[in-house]
Amino acid sequence: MAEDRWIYLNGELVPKAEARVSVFDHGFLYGDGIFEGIRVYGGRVFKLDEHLRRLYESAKAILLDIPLDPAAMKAAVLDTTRKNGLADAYIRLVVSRGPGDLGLDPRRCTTPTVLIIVDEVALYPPKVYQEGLELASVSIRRMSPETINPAIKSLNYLNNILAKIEANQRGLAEVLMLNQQGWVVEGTGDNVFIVKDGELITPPPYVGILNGITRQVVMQLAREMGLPCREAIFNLFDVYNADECFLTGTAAEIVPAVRCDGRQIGSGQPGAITLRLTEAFQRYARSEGTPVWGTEPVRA
Ligand code: PXG
Repeated sequence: MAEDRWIYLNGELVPKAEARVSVFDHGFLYGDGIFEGIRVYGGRVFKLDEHLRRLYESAKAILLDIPLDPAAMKAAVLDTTRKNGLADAYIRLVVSRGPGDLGLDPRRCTTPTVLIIVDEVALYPPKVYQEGLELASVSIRRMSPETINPAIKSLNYLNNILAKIEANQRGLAEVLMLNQQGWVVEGTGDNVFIVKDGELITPPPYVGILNGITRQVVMQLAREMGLPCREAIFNLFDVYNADECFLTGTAAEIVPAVRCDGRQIGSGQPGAITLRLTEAFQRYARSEGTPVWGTEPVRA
């Protein structure tokens, strides 16, 4: 991480070394807050409005009043990206409940903390895209929507981190999480698709997933390419016996998966449909987005 980064913190752009939040911030004490991870491709912020929409929906679900309206937040994101001078970047937007006391009660937190970090993107090594990932299913189950709805991109990621630890213990980069009923839901930080008989299938939001922006883009591109695509529940049997499998996420984009729990998926190589979608996604990501430059900085 470069030392000369500028961080947006509560309405100001401050040098990274001076960007500090309180130890009483409930984002830190309780994971009480929400976030977004957004990509910048060639000086354009990819699907910024969609990410902002999801941020405000997450905020609404946890009764968190973001002190900026979406237009001001959009300006803050663009301004921070511009200030950091990165044409290709990863943006982390965080809104926490803010500083309070040692009790849980969010009413003690009067001012939410808003911060925006713009940094280089951490990508999977190229080998992963060429050869495909090995996956495993993990023992920890994804939280059901009746607990903390996975649709909320909350700062409380312990559920996913416990799955990530299982991945680490097995030497795997990503794993599949199941819900309480045993349906496949998603990875620790990616959505999942399978391809069977030319048709794309991805779990519907109600099984308990983050409704990924990349997931939505892939479904749209598939339909434009004339590939049938539907949301349906499936289990590990369906993953093992799929023709192709891939994961989608902001950082990862589209990653082929070629093994799961010791079973080879399809040919054991990244599939033809996965590769076609990857190509279409690459083209689309570089042709769409909100320009970072060529707009005047809007600052409070
Ligand atoms: N599911 C979960 C649980 C996620 O956290 C996705 C799916 C994919 O969503 P998008 O909108 O990115 O297509 C995510 C992505 C990172 C990182 O640095 C990404 C996520 C969370 C934490 C870190 O890549 N979210």
